[in-house]
Order: sequence, then C-alpha cells, then structure tokens
Amino acid sequence: SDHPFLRGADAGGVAGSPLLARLRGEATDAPPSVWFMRQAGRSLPEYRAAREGTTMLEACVRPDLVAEITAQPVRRHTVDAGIFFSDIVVPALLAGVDVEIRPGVGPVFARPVRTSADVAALPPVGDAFEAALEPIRQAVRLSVGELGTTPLIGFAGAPFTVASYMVEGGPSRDHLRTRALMRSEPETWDRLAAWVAELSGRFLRAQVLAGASAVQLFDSWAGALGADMYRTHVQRHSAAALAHVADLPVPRIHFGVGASHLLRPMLEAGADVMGVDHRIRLDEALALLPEGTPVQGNIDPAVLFTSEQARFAEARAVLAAGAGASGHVVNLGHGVPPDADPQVLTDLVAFLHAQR
Ligand code: 1CP
Repeated sequence: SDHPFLRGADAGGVAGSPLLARLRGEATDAPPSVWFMRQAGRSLPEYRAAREGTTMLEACVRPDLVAEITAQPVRRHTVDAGIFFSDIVVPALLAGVDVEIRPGVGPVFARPVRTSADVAALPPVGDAFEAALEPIRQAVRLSVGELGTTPLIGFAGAPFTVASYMVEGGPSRDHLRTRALMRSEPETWDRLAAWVAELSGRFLRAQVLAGASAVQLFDSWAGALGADMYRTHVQRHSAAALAHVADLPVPRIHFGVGASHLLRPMLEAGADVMGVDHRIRLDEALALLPEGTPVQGNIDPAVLFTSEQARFAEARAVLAAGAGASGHVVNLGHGVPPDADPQVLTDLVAFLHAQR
C-alpha cells in the first residue's frame, strides 16, 4: 500500500507530526497541536469563492475542489491537520439515496425512512458503492498531496447521527422520531443503523487507504440519548463502523456534542481518542476515561466572539486541563460557527503554537 504510515518513518511525509503522536498517546515536547472542526467552509471567503455556482454535494464529488477547500484553512491558519471536506450524508448520496444539503438548513432526505418497508427499500451496499467511492479516493489523494507534511483527518457520520437525519427527514432538535423508532421497532432501527454503519465504515476505510492519517467518527447528536439507550441501541452499530478501519494503523477519534455521560461507552465502541465538547472540563473528562486515553478539545466556540483576553484565557485553561492526558490535541468544543472571524482563528492558532 502507498499509505503514508506504511511507507515508514523516514518517508518525509506526515510521520513526524506531533498531532499524530498525541493522537497515539505518545509524549512529545512540541508546541500544542490544534485543528478545528468545521475549519473548512463557510467562515472563509476563499471557501465561498471556490464554492460559487456549485451545490454543497456537487462540490463533495469534485476531487479538485475538495482538495482545494480541504487545504484552505491549513494555509490560512497553519492548523496542524486538515479535515477532509465532505459531509456525513455523502455516503448515502453515493449509495443512490435522494438527499440534498439545503443552504442554511442542512441535510434533507426526500423520503424519510420510518418503517420496515422504508428500510428494505434502501439500496444495497456492495460493489456499486465501492465504485461510487472513487471520487472520494481521488479527492483524498489530491488533498494529501496538497497538505504535504500536514496530516489529513478522514471522517464519517456515526449511525445514530446519520440515521437521525434519515428518520426525521432533516435536522431535528430532539430526535424524537428516531428515539421512538428505537423503542417501538428495535429490529427496524437495527437494520437501518446497520445499513448506515456499513456505508460509513466503507467511507472511512476508503479515505484511510487513499492516504488519511487519522479518522474521526462524528456522533454529533448522540448526546440526545441516555447511556442505557446508547449501549442498547447504538454502541454496537458505531463499533461496526469503526471496525472497518480497526486493522489500519490510524488513530480513531470519536466525538459527540453534550455527550459527557457517553465518554466511556463511546470509547468502548472501538475508539482510541475521545473528542470532548465544551460542557465538561478536560481533566473531568479524563477522570471518566481509562488511564492513558488521549483527548481532543474543547475550547468553547463562544470565545471566538469575545475579547482576545477572554479567548486566550480560555485557551490557557484548556491546555492546563488537558496537561494530564497522555495526548491532547486542541480543538473547539464543536464546529467553527459560520460567522466566526477567520482572523480570530488564525490568531488563536498562533497563540497556541507559542505555548509550551
Ligand atoms: O452551505 C454550505 O456551505 C454547506 C455547509 C456545510 C459544510 C461546509 C455542511 C452542511 N457540511 C459541511 C462540511 C462538513 N460537514 C465537514 C467538513 C468541513 C470541516 O469540518 O471543516 C464535516 C466534517 C461535516 C460533518 C457534519 N455534517 C456533521 C458532524 C460535525 C458537526 O458539526 O457536528 C454534521 C452534524 C453534519 C450535518 C450537516 N451538514 C451541513 C450542515 C449545516 C449540517 C448540520 C445541520 C444540523 O444542524 O442538523
């Protein structure tokens, strides 16, 4: 394989990345490592220019455009990783499901999936899907080339978060229909979640084999579930998605919003690193996790809209709270808001890189 990891430590690629060392839980005296969820996208004028005249999902299957957008925040902010520009619903699109991303709304599915017949009508996931992943593989290769010594993080949506969009038909505040389906028709739910897990797992694997150096499974909305519901109805499906890359030498990050009560079961789904949101301090999160678990997070995105003094104080506090971890990669507690000032992010990265 031509994966950067498998080429050996002297290949001059991403092997010396302190961010990757931290995700593996290895000690390094390098300056703090940082990237931002949603660093590519709407907060950047160069993103809006590149995307002009192209829908979000059209952009996701244009390898040259994906590589350009993936590289933009790395060039501008000098963050320590690129996040692959795509979306959690891209695998469903490539499988042939009727989905769009509405500007200002998010993913919208033309035919919500709510009954056992709806699940049975989902397209099969096999050779045709693998062939449809080709633009993704090509986009990853181009992105890795653009990024040079900066590692690329691949990602996928976790079964609960993706299935929630499918069941609800679009974004939802409380995911009520999805949670009701789990309780009233657990077998229907299981077949839907297993279908998503297969799709997301293959999407992750394709990115790693094409050159991504780490992966993140986004279960953004898992925090809507109690720990018992998570363990009973969700955990094994997320585990199935992550199992698709278990044999590959890449750290697996798992992230949810408002999911402090799920840190342990989400780690036990087969992750190596826990992404932590801003609702819990990193030292408190570490106390809930087995010794030696690397963590990622968790600057409150709200400080992007405060004074620099307040922002840097929060950054220092996050570094101090993560200092006891065997590996800590700095990130926001959730994604960059679209109206964030890009210069604020650039300055925050420079501030972090000047700390020890
Ligand atoms: O109009 C536009 O430009 C589209 C906005 C946009 C962008 C830039 C969407 C629609 N998705 C993306 C890219 C994206 N999505 C990335 C790559 C860029 C990066 O991170 O820098 C990633 C990793 C995602 C993942 C994603 N999509 C998640 C998980 C991360 C998170 O923020 O919690 C989720 C929940 C989605 C669904 C989605 N897609 C788009 C929107 C606006 C949403 C959220 C809708 C909602 O509130 O439910």
